[in-house]
Amino acid sequence: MNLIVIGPAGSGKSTFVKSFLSFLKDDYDVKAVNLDPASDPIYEAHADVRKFVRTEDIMKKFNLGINGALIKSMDLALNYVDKLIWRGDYVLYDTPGQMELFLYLKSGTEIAKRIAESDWTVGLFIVDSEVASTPENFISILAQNAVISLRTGIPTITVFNKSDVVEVPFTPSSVRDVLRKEEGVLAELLEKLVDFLEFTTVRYRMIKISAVKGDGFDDVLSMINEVFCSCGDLS
Ligand SMILES: Nc1nc2c(ncn2[C@@H]2O[C@H](COP(=O)(O)OP(=O)(O)OP(=O)(O)O)[C@@H](O)[C@H]2O)c(=O)[nH]1
Ligand SMILES: [Mg+2]
Repeated sequence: MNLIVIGPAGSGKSTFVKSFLSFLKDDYDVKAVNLDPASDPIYEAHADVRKFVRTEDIMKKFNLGINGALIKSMDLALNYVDKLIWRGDYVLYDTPGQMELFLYLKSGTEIAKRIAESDWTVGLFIVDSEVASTPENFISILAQNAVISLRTGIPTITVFNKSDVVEVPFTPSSVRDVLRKEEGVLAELLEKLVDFLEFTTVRYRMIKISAVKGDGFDDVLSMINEVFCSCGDLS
């Protein structure tokens, strides 16, 4: 199974890949692939896009700024995609913090598609729990997860990271209770949005982890395995 680890800059994607790799490695054939052309992996990578494309070199060679160079890097990386796709019980794909490269760029979405075609694939949307600290922000994260699933066609689980620092104070149902007590159009809109998001992300269950401490990894693993089967309680 492929696990594409996606999320905003600094949310802990690479730290998660490193820790989850060591969590799984005794029991499974597990591999990690670095798809971030701008950063060296902090874990043992079985394949590394930087072997083929390095964003700092692209900046110099094509006289580009960082964003242009990242786009160019992804375009070039597409030529090597066959060398970046691995097989294993679990293959973890680490992606750059610029999520839009995999969501909106043609070459990025093509790379994600090629990975998804190679085996069962689940997305892990890693977010810093800090960004979900208000009802509005919590709902916006769920909405972003729905966008990722829709854009990539890959079922994606939201994983709230850095729970050792701050815990997300909501669940989809508790946030609805909070919003019911509030007045105004925004609260009403958000309450309706929760219904919609629960409907569109039926697999949704709160997963809280600390990538640094390794907390919550059993939950991540069982959720991943539930995505493609109808077993378990997905509520
Ligand atoms: N406290 C705490 N810090 C964390 C956790 N996970 C990651 N970090 C820290 O967050 C920072 C960013 O972690 P990375 O793993 O580099 O994040 P990333 O999402 O790969 O970042 P980019 O690749 O730059 O987008 C580092 O300083 C990590 O040590 C966690 O569970 N708890
Ligand atoms: Mg990283």
